[in-house]
Amino acid sequence: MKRALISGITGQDGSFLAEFLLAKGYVVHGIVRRASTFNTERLDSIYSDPHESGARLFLHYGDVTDGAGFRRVLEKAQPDELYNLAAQSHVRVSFDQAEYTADVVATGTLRILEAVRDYAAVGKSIRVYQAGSSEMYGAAKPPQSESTPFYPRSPYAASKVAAYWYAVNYREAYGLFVSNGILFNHESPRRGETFVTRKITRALTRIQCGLQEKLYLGNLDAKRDWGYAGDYVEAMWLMLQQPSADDWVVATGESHSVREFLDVAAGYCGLDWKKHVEEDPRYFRPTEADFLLGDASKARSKLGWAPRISFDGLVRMMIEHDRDLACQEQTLTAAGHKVVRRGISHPRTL
Ligand code: NAP
Ligand code: G4F
Repeated sequence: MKRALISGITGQDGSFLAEFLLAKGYVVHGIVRRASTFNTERLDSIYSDPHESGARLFLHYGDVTDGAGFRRVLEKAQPDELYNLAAQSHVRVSFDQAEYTADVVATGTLRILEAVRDYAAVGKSIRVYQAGSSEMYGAAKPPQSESTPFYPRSPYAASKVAAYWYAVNYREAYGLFVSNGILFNHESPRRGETFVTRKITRALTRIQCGLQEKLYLGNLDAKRDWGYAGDYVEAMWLMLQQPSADDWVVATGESHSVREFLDVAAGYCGLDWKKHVEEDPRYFRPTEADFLLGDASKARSKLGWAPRISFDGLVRMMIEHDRDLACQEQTLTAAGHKVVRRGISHPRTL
């Protein structure tokens, strides 16, 4: 059985990737941050008690800001493949927490690569996936491909660029198998509720159910190449099955503005979003990536990868999921139960 270690396993992508690898027969180890509340909700459906026979998912406390702890997890997990997904992944938040973002996203990657380098020096080789981002292109002219020069527009993006180059350098300097995935935005019903797509689908479905009146947003003109997270984790895995390490853009090749996302989502709710959406300067960024559109021809031809879910299918999937949540909330409220309203208060709606 192949063994994988995932940092960031509790996140959107980590949970999809864990499911994908378990279905392929892998033993999966994941790094979980200690928190005062449970943060493993996205793994609930695949987690079983490690004492049970046949358990193949194992979780370890760790943090990519703690190199020594990470090395101990590496020794325990003994992975063939390592997926570094851990990140402070919110672009707007990275302007408020720039140093922390750099520590996790850039230096965190360096700590992992250093550990892998030492591990390789004693004859244990690991294939590494590094989670790069289309945000690294920032202000670069679309469409963006592997040969497009980076022009990061946020502390998050600059940190991802640093992590990208650490990965390239460790590949060239020490012969490590480290592949950079340059993934364009990918969403799902598991997307964090402070990212714009999920913020919209949560709010519009709550508005439809009479649970909320307004939705406050920032820049509606920004354009993103939005795909489905479930499709994108397959590309991560394919990158590590290649004969050599490389850099890969993963995208749909279609870009839509936030406004267009609102049009489609509101259409599924039978709403006119213009009656509910208001602008709030809090959600604008000091510098923005205006237009991201990926050219994933290399991944299509060499990995044989292609997205399965369309933009329209993605929006519909998210709306249907969030409508169920809103209906549950509506039913409980109507029955006199007190339901704590989620995603409304600052700063959770960033
Ligand atoms: P996400 O939902 O925000 O998940 C991030 C994960 O990283 C969570 O498990 C989080 O743990 C963990 N984490 C944060 N800080 C950490 C630390 N100091 N040490 C260890 N773990 C830490 O992000 P995602 O959407 O799944 O994205 C996965 C990766 O791909 C990230 O690196 C992201 O930057 C990158 N990426 C995402 C997209 C996208 O559109 N989704 C596109 C390109 C690149 P908690 O659950 O405890 O917070
Ligand atoms: O959903 P977003 O916050 O995603 P963003 O900034 O594109 O970053 C995501 O995708 C990256 C890949 O390109 C990842 F690397 C990163 O980790 C993250 O997953 O914002 C999308 C767009 C932006 O232009 C933003 O300005 O939506 C705009 N927007 C408008 N109003 C808003 C809002 N974004 C958020 N989060 N909240 C708003 O109210």
